[in-house]
Amino acid sequence: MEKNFTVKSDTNLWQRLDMDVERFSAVPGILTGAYQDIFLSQSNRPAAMDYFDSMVENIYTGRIDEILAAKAEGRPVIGTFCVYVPEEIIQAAGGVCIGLCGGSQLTVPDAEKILPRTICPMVKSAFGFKISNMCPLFQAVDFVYGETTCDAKKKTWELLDRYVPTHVMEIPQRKLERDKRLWIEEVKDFKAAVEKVIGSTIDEGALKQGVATLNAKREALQRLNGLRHHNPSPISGRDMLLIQQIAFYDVPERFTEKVHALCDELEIRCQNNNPVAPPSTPRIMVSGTPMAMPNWKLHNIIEKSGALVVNEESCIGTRYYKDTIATDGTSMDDILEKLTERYMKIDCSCFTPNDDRIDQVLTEYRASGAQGLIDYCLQFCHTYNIEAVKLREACEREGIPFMAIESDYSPEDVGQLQTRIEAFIEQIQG
Ligand code: BJ8
Repeated sequence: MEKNFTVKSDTNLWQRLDMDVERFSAVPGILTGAYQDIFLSQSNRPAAMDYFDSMVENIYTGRIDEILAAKAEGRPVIGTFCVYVPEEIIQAAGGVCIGLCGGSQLTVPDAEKILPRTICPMVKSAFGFKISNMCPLFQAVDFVYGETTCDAKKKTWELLDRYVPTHVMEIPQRKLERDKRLWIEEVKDFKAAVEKVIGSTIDEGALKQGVATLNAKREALQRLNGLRHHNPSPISGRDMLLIQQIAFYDVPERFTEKVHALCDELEIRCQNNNPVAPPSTPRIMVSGTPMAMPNWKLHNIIEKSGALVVNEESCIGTRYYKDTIATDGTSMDDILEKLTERYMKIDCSCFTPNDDRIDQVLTEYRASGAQGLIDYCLQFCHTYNIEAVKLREACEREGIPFMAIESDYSPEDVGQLQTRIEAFIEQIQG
């Protein structure tokens, strides 16, 4: 029997946040329907997924109440769009970090009234949510911190600043020593912006604590992804993607605890040979651009076509948690140096050269026991799209079945994608 699940509504709360309440009121119902179809239709889900289901039920209500309570205590609430903006600093300030990347088609037409149509759907979706007052998370932030990773983002931030205070962090495009120095200077500016909100200085002790909290969160996700690589897998790719998305708006300490509780359950499932799908199920790894909530399109198609997604090489995936920060720094300069060492390992395609990413994809592919790689590129993301050329070459060298997909958030290409994915699954089944 399908479980009782409803994304909750609170029109009073949304009114206080100056949202377009009339239009937004339809959203919880739409999300409830999609969630039931994509997640709750799965059989043999781990019981510990209950917590993550409840995080979705409360995404527009309970979690917003928590964020507003933090704000009332003078804690900063900061929205980000990229894993290069160091959330350890926000944690050190007692603040709340919220990932605001847009994963919905709903607000793309709003954005297209201002932005060019031919840019990344993630940027259009996020911008559209703000200009139409359709996202309670966006409405709750003190300011947002954008970055200069790609052209679509950096130019959009200039316009976004008209609607919400928008700081921009310069992200270098190479990884030379001088690039690292530039990034550290940007981190110091970010720290100063956060300190301005709290009215005090973040000291070494607080930053060490922030690092420890985020390290623990990333280690929990590493543990979870390791368990998921078990063959046969104890958890679906859809549920894994969901957890990795929730990582961007949950309380870090609570999230870590719940991920470990799920891991404990998955360990028992592995011991008891209780997989989420039959052992013969084809295993697919996905690489490429991030999938922000509620972009579940590709995973839904793959898994409803009879395969299982066993890894995401993505910023909403392993790029977010594969590395932690060394904790042996003592002075502020030391800690920032260690922080930089970790962040410079994020192999976003905005960097050149970026061959470490190709090696990383191959490493994760082998670890996950996948039988084929689908490289996912959001439409108009030139850097990931071009990097797919090198990825394809590497896969050909290694004898890895490879398919590149470029898509947006609209449902229009679902039929075509399904046909291609079904053919790919047949190919890897041999
Ligand atoms: S570190 S992947 S989170 S930039 S998909 S908006 S690049 S046009 S999301 Fe990203 Fe940071 Fe890199 Fe990760 Fe532009 Fe491409 Fe869109 Fe992108």
